Amino acid sequence: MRKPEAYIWDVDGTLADTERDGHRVAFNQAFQKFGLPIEWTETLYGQLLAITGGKERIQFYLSHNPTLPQLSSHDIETVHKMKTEFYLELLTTGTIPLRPGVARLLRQAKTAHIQLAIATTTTPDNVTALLKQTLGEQSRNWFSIIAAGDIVPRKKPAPDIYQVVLQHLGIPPHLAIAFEDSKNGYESARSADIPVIMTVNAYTQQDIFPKALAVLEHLGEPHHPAKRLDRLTDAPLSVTPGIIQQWFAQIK
Ligand code: XBP
Ligand code: MG
Repeated sequence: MRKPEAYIWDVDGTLADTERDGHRVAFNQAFQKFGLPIEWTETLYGQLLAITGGKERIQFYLSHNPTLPQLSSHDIETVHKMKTEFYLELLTTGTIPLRPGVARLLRQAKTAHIQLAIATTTTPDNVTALLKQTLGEQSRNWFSIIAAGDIVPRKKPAPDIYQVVLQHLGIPPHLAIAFEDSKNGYESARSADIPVIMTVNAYTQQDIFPKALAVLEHLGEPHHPAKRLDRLTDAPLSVTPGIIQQWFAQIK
């Protein structure tokens, strides 16, 4: 029977809910430090998530607010470096946990000899810091490749970051599974022809993912099962490699 050979993970919003109480807070701290009169509220930040990439998000916001100082790309990089420092500081305080079921499923996949990989828009240091903080020093080595940030010219929703991962793993897209939380992530994985499991969050629960293998609240734990939002009549579940295998086998 055909089986998935690799699980490819998005980071922000999928491994952990990093956006509202992590990245957003760090952006605001950086704006303050640089002397910019900007404060991104939770609602505004939700809208700005349509733009992937921190530098790109700042650039977009400034260009749509002409009364604000229009920074050079060098200054945007400086503000973004400050933001990364604040974000890393925030991660080391350990207040951002992994989402339910993530640590369990990663461990189960390792035991089942399914390759693990990461495909994310965020800065590489942010990924390694999150992994270290939540899964320990060695967890970086669980992943065959951590593809992150500016290594591709076109960020999500373009398929590029997933294609880099597939090329490194040496497998065709239909033998991988992507884990995503957002529309941009979904489109990125789908444009690379990879089947996607969606775990939505407060910023993405209204979105529709018609071709997802499953859309869930989260991955679930045996004591805290997750609802399937695309099949509300199904019993809540805790996603395992066995269940993913069953969904995978139904792909036509
Ligand atoms: C994540 C992003 C990133 C983070 C900020 O999207 O869009 O921009 O918000 O990270 P995805 P940087 O989960 O789809 O990869 O500031 O390091 O870019
Ligand atoms: Mg995401």
